[in-house]
Amino acid sequence: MKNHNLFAALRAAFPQDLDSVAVETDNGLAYSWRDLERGTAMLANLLKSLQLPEGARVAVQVEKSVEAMMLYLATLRAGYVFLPLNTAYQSAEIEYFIGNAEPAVVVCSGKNFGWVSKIAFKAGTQNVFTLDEDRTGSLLDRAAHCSDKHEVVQRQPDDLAAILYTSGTTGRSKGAMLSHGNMLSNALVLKDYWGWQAGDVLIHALPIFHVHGLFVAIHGALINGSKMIWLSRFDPKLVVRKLPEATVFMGVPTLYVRLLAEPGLTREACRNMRLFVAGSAPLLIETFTEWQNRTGHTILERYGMSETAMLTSNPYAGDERRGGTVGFPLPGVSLRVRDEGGQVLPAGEIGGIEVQGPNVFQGYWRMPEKTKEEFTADGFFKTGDVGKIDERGYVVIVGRSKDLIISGGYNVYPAEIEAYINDLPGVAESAVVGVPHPDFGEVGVAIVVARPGSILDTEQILAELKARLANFKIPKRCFSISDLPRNTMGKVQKNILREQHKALFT
Ligand code: MLC
Ligand code: AMP
Repeated sequence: MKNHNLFAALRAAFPQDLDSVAVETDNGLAYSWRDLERGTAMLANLLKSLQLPEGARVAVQVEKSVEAMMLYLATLRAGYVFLPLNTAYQSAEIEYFIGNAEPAVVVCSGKNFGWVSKIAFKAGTQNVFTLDEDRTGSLLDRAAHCSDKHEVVQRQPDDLAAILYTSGTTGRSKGAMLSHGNMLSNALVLKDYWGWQAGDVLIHALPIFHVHGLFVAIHGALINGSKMIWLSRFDPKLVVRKLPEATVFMGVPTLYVRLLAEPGLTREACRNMRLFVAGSAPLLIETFTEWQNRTGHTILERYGMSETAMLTSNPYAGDERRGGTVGFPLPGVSLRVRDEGGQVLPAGEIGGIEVQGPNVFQGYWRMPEKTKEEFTADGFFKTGDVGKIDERGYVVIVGRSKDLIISGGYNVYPAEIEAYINDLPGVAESAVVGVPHPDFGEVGVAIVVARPGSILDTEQILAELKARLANFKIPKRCFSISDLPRNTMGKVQKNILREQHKALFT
């Protein structure tokens, strides 16, 4: 019987010479393909020894490291479900994710063990391990006693491989369930579409708790047997220094903006580069053009989501890569634009983007109703993005119907922040809107209204939020006003607030 485990496909692509370098880190370590094979086997055997139930979730909130990547691969290998968590999440956020996903295993950094384990044990998790950037912690201590031989567990294409939490426009976060088949189909399509080839070297500079860094980048390199230059965090100077040793780079637009600020970013530095990929947030045409002028390379912009992995891409070869567009639907992906009445729109007309394909997720974890709402009767997923297909077939994203701010490639849901603000003493109501920002593309700004008789300290409001929420979610500014603008239906007119504050950072 064919094994559809994603790890089996990645493993099959390892080069013959298992002693060649697979990953080189910014602190001078080199991991061979054999190290990846053995390390993931030991971790998979550790998971196996825990006798976890079928479909058990392994929730992980740790700093970026090669061992953290191996833990992801080991979870696939052992047939369990990986649940990555942004390191910026604080206790209330983690409490929700762990409570909702009920993981059998939680792995956190040593410094957070106290509070994370308390939350995990309360939620019924039996196994809490630690893993730190410097390769210490109980996870590796325990794995060191496990065999480095492990047979990849059999999985079917629809079996779950990962759950990625995406915040909701209303209510709490939803866990997008991705299967082995979802991710493998996407990885294979991208390998072909982006012309991955022998000798490619990827600079991996993104965090590994979201689709871009965890799936697109890691799967891309592994399924091509390509070496990765592994940066524990994005450092533009270091990336520029490493460019001559690399052929592929992937980043959110903020990374490109910051790289352009480096005088060392020249054609010469990029002489061996083959491909620069951007996505997760809109790439400004100014960045696209400036990059072309400075490096001689045209950034390839693509579009995706946690629920679907990659959906569209500008072409690698043949057609032109068009700035301001996200390219064509990938092979196997059907993409259409519909109006509110459900009419499919012709080229050039703007509406809601809907998609179907082998990469589209299995639904939201334990939210069948929500899942049903997000799919059309004929099985298309409603992305919540608004766009059009231009006359040449390129998809253009013009906005979002979901109330979402994308800041430096991270999603921030105004509804979540507003709920926290509204709970603070003296606050009657609030609105959080996204405004343009030169570095992060877009950032949140909070507008608050005091209860009668109260006076609000806006700095104090931001400080209160900072104590509770992931740092990237904190609005960059807060203003107090007497009333929020509303339309005749009583709905807050966020467009007016956005307009009023649009020049704050530009
Ligand atoms: C950091 N800060 C941010 C921020 N990142 N503020 C707004 N938006 C962000 N994205 C703030 C912190 O709160 C902090 O503020 C200050 O900046 C410095 O924090 P830092 O952690 O030192 O920041 P830095 O390392 O410079 O991080 C910036 C960044 C990072 C751009 C490198 O945000 C990043 O890695 N973004 C990539 C996100 C990503 O991978 N997205 C893919 C999603 S997948 P203070 O006030 O506390 O000092 C997806 C699907 C798809 O969307 O299609 O790919
Ligand atoms: P996430 O839920 O973090 O996976 O974010 C997915 C969202 O990011 C999409 O629904 C889009 O709104 C946005 N996105 C991803 N890639 C692009 C892109 N190239 N241009 C514009 N928006 C993008």
